[in-house]
Amino acid sequence: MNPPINEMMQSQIQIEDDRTGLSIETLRRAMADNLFYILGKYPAIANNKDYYMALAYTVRDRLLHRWLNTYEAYMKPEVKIVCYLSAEFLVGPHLANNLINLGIYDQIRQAVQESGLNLQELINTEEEPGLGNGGLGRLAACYMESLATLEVPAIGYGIRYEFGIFDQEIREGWQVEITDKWLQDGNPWEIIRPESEVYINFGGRTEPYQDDQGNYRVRWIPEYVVKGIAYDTPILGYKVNTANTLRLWKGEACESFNFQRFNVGDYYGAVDTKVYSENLTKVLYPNDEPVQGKELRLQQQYFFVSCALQDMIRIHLTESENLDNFGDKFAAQLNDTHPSIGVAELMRLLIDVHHYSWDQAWDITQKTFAYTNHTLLPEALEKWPLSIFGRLLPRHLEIIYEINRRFLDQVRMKYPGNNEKLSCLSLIDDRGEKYIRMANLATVGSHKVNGVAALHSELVKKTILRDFYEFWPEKFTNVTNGVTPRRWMVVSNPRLSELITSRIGDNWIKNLDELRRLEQFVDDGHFRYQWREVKWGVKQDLANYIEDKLGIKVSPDTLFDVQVKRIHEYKRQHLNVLQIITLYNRIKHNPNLDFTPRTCIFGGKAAPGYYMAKLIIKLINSVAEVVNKDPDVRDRLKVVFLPDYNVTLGQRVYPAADLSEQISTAGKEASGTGNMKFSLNGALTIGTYDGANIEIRQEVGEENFFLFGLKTEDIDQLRAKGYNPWDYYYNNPELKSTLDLISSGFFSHGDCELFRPLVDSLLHSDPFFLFADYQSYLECQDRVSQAYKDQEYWTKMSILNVARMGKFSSDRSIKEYCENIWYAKPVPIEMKDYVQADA
Ligand code: CRA
Repeated sequence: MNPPINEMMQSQIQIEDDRTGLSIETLRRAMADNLFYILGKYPAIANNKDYYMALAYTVRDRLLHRWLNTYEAYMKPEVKIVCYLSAEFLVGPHLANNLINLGIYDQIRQAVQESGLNLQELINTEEEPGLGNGGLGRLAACYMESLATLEVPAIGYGIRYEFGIFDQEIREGWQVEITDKWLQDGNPWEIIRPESEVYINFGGRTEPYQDDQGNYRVRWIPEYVVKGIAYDTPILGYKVNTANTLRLWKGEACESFNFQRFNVGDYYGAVDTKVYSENLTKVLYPNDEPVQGKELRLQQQYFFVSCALQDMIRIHLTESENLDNFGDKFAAQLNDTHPSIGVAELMRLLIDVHHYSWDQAWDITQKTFAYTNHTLLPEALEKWPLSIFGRLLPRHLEIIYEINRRFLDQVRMKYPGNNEKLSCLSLIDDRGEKYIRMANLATVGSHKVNGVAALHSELVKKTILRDFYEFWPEKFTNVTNGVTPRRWMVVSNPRLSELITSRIGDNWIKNLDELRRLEQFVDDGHFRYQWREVKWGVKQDLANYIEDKLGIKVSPDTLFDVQVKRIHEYKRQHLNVLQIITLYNRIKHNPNLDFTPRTCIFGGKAAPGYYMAKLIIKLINSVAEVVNKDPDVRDRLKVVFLPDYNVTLGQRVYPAADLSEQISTAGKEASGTGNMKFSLNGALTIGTYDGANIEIRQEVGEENFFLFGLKTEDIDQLRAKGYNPWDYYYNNPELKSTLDLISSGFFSHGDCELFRPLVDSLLHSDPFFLFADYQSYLECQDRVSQAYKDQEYWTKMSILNVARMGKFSSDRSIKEYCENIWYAKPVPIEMKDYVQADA
């Protein structure tokens, strides 16, 4: 008789060395194998994309043991898992990062080379998953990496957008948006988990009923149901066994083909619901801060949050009998208000589905959630019209009313007769059209609320959540953002990383405070020389890229002055442009001016519907066109707009910068994280007293930071006493001639109308106080130019910047979250062999 099939299979399964082995020979063979068996190609017909895929599968094989061991360890009931709920995860390309974190970069490079290929070229063919807009999404990615590196159990929950943030092209100076088809060639890093499917209800109505025991309950009879399918991507820690999971959800129809309709001849109707359901996760909303109240956006939010919470409940119930300890098993972080519907959804699941009482459910909910606020901009504070909300989520509306009723009772108790307080704190805005205020819901439903930099967290308490702070002071805290040194130094700047390691060893990669030890080398002339050589080499690389892409020649001997980030009026790219035009004017008036040559580099996307931001892009390109070809300038001033700024491009740009532009209006930039990436790569900052700039300056030392401009309170005062931009225009001749030059059509082939909306906005209201900061900014830039002339002095400042930036590792941020908000601990992963072990 034959042995049972699984016994037979087990005895045949051997560890396949080709899937785990790390010798050069094995790696070479594994790549060739994957090329043949997975991609169906042989070398003569394979291109770099095929080889990239073959290599990616080779690397994926080598992380699967870690991933499965990690997953298994988290099932133990005593292990607490951090669930990072975020509508965006801007993870960037995986390959290089995974090679570094697995510690197999050198072996792979050699194996690829011996296969007659170039590793860097393969790395460059990777299409990055652009599943985020900017800082908030990238922060989520840095946090996932740090969680894994610190061996803290974590799952990132989000949306698998079929189209991420659009690709940007520049045509005649204008931004053009192109669909980001990132999945077109396949994604080797994700694994679909059909077994984790969940069902998500929308619309319909609710209905009270009595259960068999006579309890009063409510059921939700939805209008339609969408299926959520999980796609998992491993997130590796640096040189540890931990491989956490990023679990992204795709919307699908429950039944993808309607036979009834088909049979009556309605061929298109037969796939209607499929099309409708898949639209849910089609595309990322491309707005960085202001969010429009679009119904599909609310559907997306509810969809992924419900998928996540149902998944968490399923995980919990595999090892526990009930959900009593849900809040000990999971810490769920709300990345801004986008997932805040989770508060009502967890209440619904606990009460309607798992039959908890309101009070028990509320305790669990508050214990589980915490909320991070990322912006004070009024247009970015989410609120949903009650009409849309109630139609889509009728049961959640009832639950939110009940949360509000109970909460406002507490408020009444504390402030008897104070209607003003009630109306500020209420979850419902009922002055005019009614809205649900998502920040209020998130705050009430969480045990902790944090801002993302010291100043920002103070402003949260003083402004948008002032009354909540007064009511629950102990809820409020700060966690200053951080970035991962693995991607933002080791992967993106290998030359600098090697130089650092040559002096202080490589512990800094896991413990960024060790960078301090570089301070002892600032007076070492040879070290400074090497430091400059590294910077020069990286600048040369970027110069080659710029020439290649744009045909503009720039010299690495000039000061690389860089502003890359989303285009936004509050970030004031146009202030930078005013400065450039002023420099240009100075050269024109005095062609022999003693001038520190500069290359001004910009990059960033504008939200497609944000007219002013798009006009700023056009202005930058128009100024570039004139300045770059003016013979009087003699190459002393160049302006470059890099199209399609994304994580991949960021990895080229940060290492090459001498000067980092962080010039937002004080009080507007919650933290910034680009500012950290620049400084960690040896750029000096010219910046306002805003966001994390303040803390960076405090760390690196006032003398190593170029500060300018008004502080938050100065701006408040100026506004209060009446700000008049015309005064600055008439009293500052350089400012006036700069604006006049734009208005005259000088940068627009004589068209005086093109930039009028921009100029008029500045002259008539200047909501972001460019004119008020203009003089101070220019003077500060003059100091920068002076300082750059003394290269020894500049190098010292650069070294000290890097040496003192340890605080801004996302490892530090994550430790603070773990300690003060999540109460989560590291769980080191022991490796066991699945292939040989018992099934
Ligand atoms: N746009 C802030 O503006 C901050 C990041 C991450 C932002 C940045 O200053 O560094 O968040 N805010 O904390 C945001 O997205 C919804 O608000 C951002 O990326």
